[in-house]
Amino acid sequence: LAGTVWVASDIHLGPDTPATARAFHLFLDKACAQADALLLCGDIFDAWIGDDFALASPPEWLSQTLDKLARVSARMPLWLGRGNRDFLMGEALARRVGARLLPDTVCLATDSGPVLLSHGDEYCVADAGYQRMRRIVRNPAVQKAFLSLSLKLRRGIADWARKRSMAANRQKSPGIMDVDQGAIEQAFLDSGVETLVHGHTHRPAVHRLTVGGQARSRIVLPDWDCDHAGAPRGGWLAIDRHGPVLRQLP
Ligand code: LP5
Ligand code: MN
Repeated sequence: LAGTVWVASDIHLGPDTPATARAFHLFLDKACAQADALLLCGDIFDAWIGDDFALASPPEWLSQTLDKLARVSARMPLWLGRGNRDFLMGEALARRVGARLLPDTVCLATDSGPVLLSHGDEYCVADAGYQRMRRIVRNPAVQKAFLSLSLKLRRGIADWARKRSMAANRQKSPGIMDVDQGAIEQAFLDSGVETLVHGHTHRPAVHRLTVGGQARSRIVLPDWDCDHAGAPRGGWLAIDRHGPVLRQLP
């Protein structure tokens, strides 16, 4: 990936967040003008219940988003990664927007060196309840069964799952919902990279640490949202030959 690479995650687009969608569309316009590649590494959508639903008769906010993404991919490589809410994004969606799907973990060759990128939920190993759920919903047979259900039923299950998840999170300590230090160190050692980037935890930061006697950094992408007045909040990581820089929405 030569030039300027932009990475974002956790935009959580859905029917109830028009202001976030507008901010994201402006961001995509800006990417067209300023970036050379765009990677969205998970939870782009608040819930993705199947490509078939979305592509057959997309609501307005979604068709606009798909058109904007297609505009990006006409100019530069566009990669989509799956998160814990939109892990059902598939090849049909990728084709519709001219993107390619990322594997769960990928090592990017950037102008400032290799960068390990993933959504980040796989590092939350202390959250046993979540990891149990993850194994179930990532099972191809379970996904196939879900995708064979009616739209109405799928939407109902997704709404129920989101509510259950929010209720479960209120009971969990913040520490449990963050990445596990040991899992992060292992990822650095296994990959050999100096820079690891992920989203998911909604705790944007640049953490400097030493692993295996070597300086490393773990960069956490921000989530996107709107305040009560409808002002959007969010950001992305820009990587070029000078290194990675976290940037915020204007
Ligand atoms: O997403 P967030 O930030 O709120 O919390 C996550 C973890 N929760 C999830 C669940 C998603 O939010 C639900 C997404 C719906 C996807 C649509 C497809 C529908 C199913 C398709 C089946 C093939 O990921 C949360 C973590 C948190 O991050 C921090 O890491 O703690 O984990 C949980 O809340 C899990 C709970 O601890 C236990 C399970 C709750 C019930 C979920 C039911 C799953 C539905 C399965 C249907 C077959
Ligand atoms: Mn997530």
